[in-house]
Amino acid sequence: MSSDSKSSKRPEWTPEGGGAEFATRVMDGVRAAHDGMTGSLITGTPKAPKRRELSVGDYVSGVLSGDRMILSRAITLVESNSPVHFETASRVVKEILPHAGASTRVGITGVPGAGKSTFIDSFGYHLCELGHKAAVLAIDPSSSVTRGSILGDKTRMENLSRHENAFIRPSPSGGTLGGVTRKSRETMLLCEAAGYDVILVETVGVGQSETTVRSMVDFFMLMVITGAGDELQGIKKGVMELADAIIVNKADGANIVKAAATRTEYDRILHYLRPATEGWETKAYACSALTGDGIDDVWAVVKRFIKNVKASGVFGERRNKQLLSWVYTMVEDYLKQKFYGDERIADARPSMEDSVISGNLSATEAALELINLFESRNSTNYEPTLIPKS
Ligand SMILES: Nc1nc2c(ncn2[C@@H]2O[C@H](COP(=O)(O)OP(=O)(O)OP(=O)(O)O)[C@@H](O)[C@H]2O)c(=O)[nH]1
Ligand SMILES: [Mg+2]
Repeated sequence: MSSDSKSSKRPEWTPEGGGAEFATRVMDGVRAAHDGMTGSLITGTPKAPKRRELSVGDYVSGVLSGDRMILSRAITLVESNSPVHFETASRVVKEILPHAGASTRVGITGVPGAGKSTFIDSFGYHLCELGHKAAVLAIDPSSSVTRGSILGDKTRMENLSRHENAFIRPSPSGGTLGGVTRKSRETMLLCEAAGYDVILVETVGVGQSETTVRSMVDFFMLMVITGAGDELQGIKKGVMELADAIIVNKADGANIVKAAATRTEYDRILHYLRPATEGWETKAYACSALTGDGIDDVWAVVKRFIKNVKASGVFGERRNKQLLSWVYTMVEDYLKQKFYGDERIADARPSMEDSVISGNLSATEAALELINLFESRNSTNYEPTLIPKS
């Protein structure tokens, strides 16, 4: 046993393969002594009793009764990369499925430092005070690199994490974005089955993760801040077209006036863009996650949106589309893994790429050759799985 594992404890949500960054230091204690009296030194921490294995039924009844510990363990199960867990996890998810879905799913994206986590802290707290149960998830395809910030997020959501109606789950680690998506979607279903009626998903990272989160949520907001006149730079039109609201955060103190101007500017631009949701006009709003000003207005917008899309049928249509796209995303992931994981394909690629670059082979020819090679293989030398390889 390494001295590190002796002197450290891990939170129950530590992902498999998580390193020392998930450890909480535990100091050596002193037995039978207090107030500076001497005693014998305890070396190492006492062994925690081995956790009882839970059956599928235990998981299901625990989650449905809202038992947070079992919910945490069910999420860990779903996030596991082990084939043994995959089987149990699938059965658990299948059983809780009829009890999931009855929540408002809200996604939040924005540039680093816009205040997403701070906003979720105060927005989530506001909802919990109103009697809602809020679950917070994060999608971070790059989490294997930035694991440190996950812990940071938990501490940034200090108020919310102490609220009895809140459940905060850091992002799953490991694997492709596809793998992270599967884990996050199933985590969302588990939270819903456990009675959480608002799910807040923060995207960390850039590019593809925004589309991924949009494909998981009912309402998607883009968080922005004021800048030095060029605040609209760096925000791609594409991301604005995914959003159901643009929230100008940090509208407090000396920044209030500037934030109002930024909001007007976004409203002006939004006017020319295609709205993300049929029948809904995407607009900009200002708030301060720090002071809480405007936070209740944002919730009013979300409520109005949900009422509107439920009445028009767009809500159900979107959920159905999302469900089907989830199916095909998993199929595509599987096929990609199967193709790129094939040894013969892997062996053939370097010379094929050289030929294409040197002009000896057209792109179409190269693609066909690779596909023929793949289709002609006698036996599969690689077993793909829906559990992504980390
Ligand atoms: N003045 C002011 N500061 C804020 C507000 N919201 C967040 N901040 C500050 O902005 C900084 C970044 O906030 P975070 O909530 O960590 O931002 P984030 O968007 O989650 O950042 P990443 O997760 O790193 O992408 C922190 O120092 C916050 O205290 C606000 O409404 N007003
Ligand atoms: Mg954050």
